[in-house]
Amino acid sequence: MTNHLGDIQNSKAIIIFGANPAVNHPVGFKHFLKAKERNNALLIVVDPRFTRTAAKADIYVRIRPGTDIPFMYGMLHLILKHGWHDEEFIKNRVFGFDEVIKEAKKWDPKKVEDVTGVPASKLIQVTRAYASRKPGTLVWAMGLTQHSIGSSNTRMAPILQLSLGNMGVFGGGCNILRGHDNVQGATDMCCLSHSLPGYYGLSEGSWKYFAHNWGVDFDWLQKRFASPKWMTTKGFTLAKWWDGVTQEEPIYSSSPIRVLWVQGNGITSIAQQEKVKKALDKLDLLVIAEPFANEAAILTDKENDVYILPTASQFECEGSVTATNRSAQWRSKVVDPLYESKTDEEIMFEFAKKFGFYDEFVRGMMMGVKDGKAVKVKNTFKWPEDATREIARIIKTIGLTGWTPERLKKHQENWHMFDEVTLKGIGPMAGEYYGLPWPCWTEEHPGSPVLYNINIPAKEGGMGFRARFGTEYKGVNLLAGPAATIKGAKVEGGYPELTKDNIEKVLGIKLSPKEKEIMGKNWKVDLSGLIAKYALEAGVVPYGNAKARAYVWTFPDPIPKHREPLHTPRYDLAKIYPTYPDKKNQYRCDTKFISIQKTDWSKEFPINLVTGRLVMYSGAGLIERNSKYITQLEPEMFAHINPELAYKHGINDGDMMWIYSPDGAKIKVKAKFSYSVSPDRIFLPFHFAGIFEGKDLSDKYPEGLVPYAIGESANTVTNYGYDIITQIPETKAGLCRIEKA
Ligand SMILES: Nc1nc2c(c(=O)[nH]1)N[C@H]1C(S)=C(S)[C@@H](COP(=O)(O)OP(=O)(O)OC[C@H]3O[C@@H](n4cnc5c(=O)[nH]c(N)nc54)[C@H](O)[C@@H]3O)O[C@H]1N2
Ligand SMILES: Nc1nc2c(c(=O)[nH]1)N[C@H]1C(S)=C(S)[C@@H](COP(=O)(O)OP(=O)(O)OC[C@H]3O[C@@H](n4cnc5c(=O)[nH]c(N)nc54)[C@H](O)[C@@H]3O)O[C@H]1N2
Ligand SMILES: [Mo]
Repeated sequence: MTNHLGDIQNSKAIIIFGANPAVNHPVGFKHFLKAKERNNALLIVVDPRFTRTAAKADIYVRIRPGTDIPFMYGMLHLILKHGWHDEEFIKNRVFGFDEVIKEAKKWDPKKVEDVTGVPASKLIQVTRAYASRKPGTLVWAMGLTQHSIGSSNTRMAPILQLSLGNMGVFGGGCNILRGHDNVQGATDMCCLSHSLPGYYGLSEGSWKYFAHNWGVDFDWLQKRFASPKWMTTKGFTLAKWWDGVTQEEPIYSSSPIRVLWVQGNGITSIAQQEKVKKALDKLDLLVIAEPFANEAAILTDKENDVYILPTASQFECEGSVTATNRSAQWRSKVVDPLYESKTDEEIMFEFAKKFGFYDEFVRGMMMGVKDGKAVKVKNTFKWPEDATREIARIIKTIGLTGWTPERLKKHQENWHMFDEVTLKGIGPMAGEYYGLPWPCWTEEHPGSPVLYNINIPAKEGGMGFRARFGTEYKGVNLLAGPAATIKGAKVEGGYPELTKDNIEKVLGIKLSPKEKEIMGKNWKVDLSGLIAKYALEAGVVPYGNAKARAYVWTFPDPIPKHREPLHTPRYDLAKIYPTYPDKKNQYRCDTKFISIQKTDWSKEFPINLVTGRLVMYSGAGLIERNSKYITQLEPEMFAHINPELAYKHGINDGDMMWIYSPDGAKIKVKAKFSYSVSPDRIFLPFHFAGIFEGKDLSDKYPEGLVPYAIGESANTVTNYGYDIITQIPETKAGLCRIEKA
């Protein structure tokens, strides 16, 4: 989130693309409702289904899955045509907008209607309503990301906001509602295969910075890999790990995957379950660290070398987590780990001991900084405080330096001392924002409640856009214009990222020889903290002040472009808006795009398949399906189906029906009549497992551990399809065929 949930109360208009907060963020959703009640905010919901969130909306837009880019270009088309855009903002703070204008010109309301299924009059109504109320906030979640063009969707939405000058203002911004309670923290720590923590990437330079901070030899670290090459090469993703085992598509790795270690994933939540099952069956070893009987172990026919390590839950451990708005929260232990279960960190420590690298694994927690260098300062560590200190010491990129355990605990103890709309503290917490939302540049900095806000001083959380991509591209200046000066800054307009070499010139200061000696090469690796200190003294932030890039020259589509889903019900449009060429070696395996789309699947599989969430279940659903009471609320897997579609297939409310996927998989589920879906699509929740293609797997659970509810996983029939950049599965747009069972 660029802003935060409470700040939505400052919005005059809220437009939601592909999120259903009434169901998935019901506590956060109260801020949306307060915005309506207190600020007379207008709520617009764009979703292929009429959701519970849509039920609270002033305007509901039923869109065809995977066509948000044409819809947003349609909005831009009208915004530009009527001059509703913010010219000053674009001039000073956006790069490459001309290219966007060219594309937007093509998307007149009639054409948008044809592609998206949204009547032209509705597009005009929505655009006028949204553009005329400022500030407006744009909210999205999985409905935008889980597509083969997911990454383009997530660029299109900010472009829309930039055009209206809705970025970097209270009540505005792009507010992406995150998933699990600490998913922001998990992302920031890069529990991902393409980066080191803090988004430092995988370059040798980054590894060296971490090796130094962990107190280990770079050479030792490099020798952990089959060869140096693999150290700087992206790994497999969770979405397509199965390919690393089955090698259905060519892989590019030092060896196939033979062991799967699962710690905190349901596995049945991954698309293409038949492929997942094949891979599970073929593994040498499957280890699952879990509080429950994880259904990966149930799905597989593998009989030996499957282990479940009883793991403690979040209530049995302590430490910092990061909320959806970048605020840190300290969490206390409620009870000690029950029975023989161990906490996640204990399991990892034991693992490191067995494999002989425990000392190296924990040394980072015993390090501190002296004269700009990381040095060992003690011989023991205290969990989790020293882990938090390690994070604060190393992660400069997103500004975690200010997150000391002492500050975070003080925030936890003073929850009642913060205002929910501004996050500002009072009394003992005056001068700080709740949870010190990152970037929190120094131990004195209050945190940044709203990203890219140049209207408040840097010392109070102000900043421009990060100057991440140099100072110019093909002779065009990438830095912010003069009107984008951060309030109270000594440096006018844009400036580059601060380095040891440019800091004196940019800030107009003189460093002492000692300061020069201990200062890091640039702000991202400056352990001395001097760059952040002098930046804030000059009223700016270390990461520069640039234009936001609407045009990204390194991406396959430099500006977002509509491309039909791999499986589209409008095959005529796939010819006009084809998907990408197949991609070689994407996260160590090939990914198919056009070779899937070259077939017209819609003839045999004419129905759109949309998947998503229910309020009483989470993720793979195992936790709640183990609750006798929660399962009473929704005991069975089902498909929402419009009666008109159902009757065509002789299906009655409550009948069982088969759903077939183009990949040859099938599931048997209960038909539930609902007008939330139109007759051209069905909706499946993805929270069930334990039944696979009609076969009940109850006998495979350990004795006494069959959940109160089991069912088919929607992911058995989610289609092949992955995002071109991130490889997130296309679980929000696919096709299927149905039959009465
Ligand atoms: N079709 C379809 N598929 C989807 C999605 C969709 O919209 N449609 N959404 C996707 C998204 S966004 C997500 S995030 C995933 C979510 O899916 P998963 O990542 O599978 O999420 P959960 O089921 O919430 O949690 C996984 C497991 O973690 C275990 N667990 C809980 N607490 C702890 C702990 O403290 N330690 C350990 N070691 N384990 C613990 C739980 O018991 C559970 O079995 O699903 C994805 N899959
Ligand atoms: N109760 C509950 N709450 C949860 C979770 C849970 O499992 N249960 N999971 C958590 C997690 S991990 C996450 S990531 C979040 C996810 O939160 P959300 O993203 O809100 O979750 P979904 O229900 O998967 O998808 C949101 C909406 O996207 C719509 N959609 C599908 N395709 C498209 C499209 O092409 N365009 C548009 N505009 N909309 C589309 C769907 O119809 C759906 O209503 O929720 C979190 N909160
Ligand atoms: Mo998620």
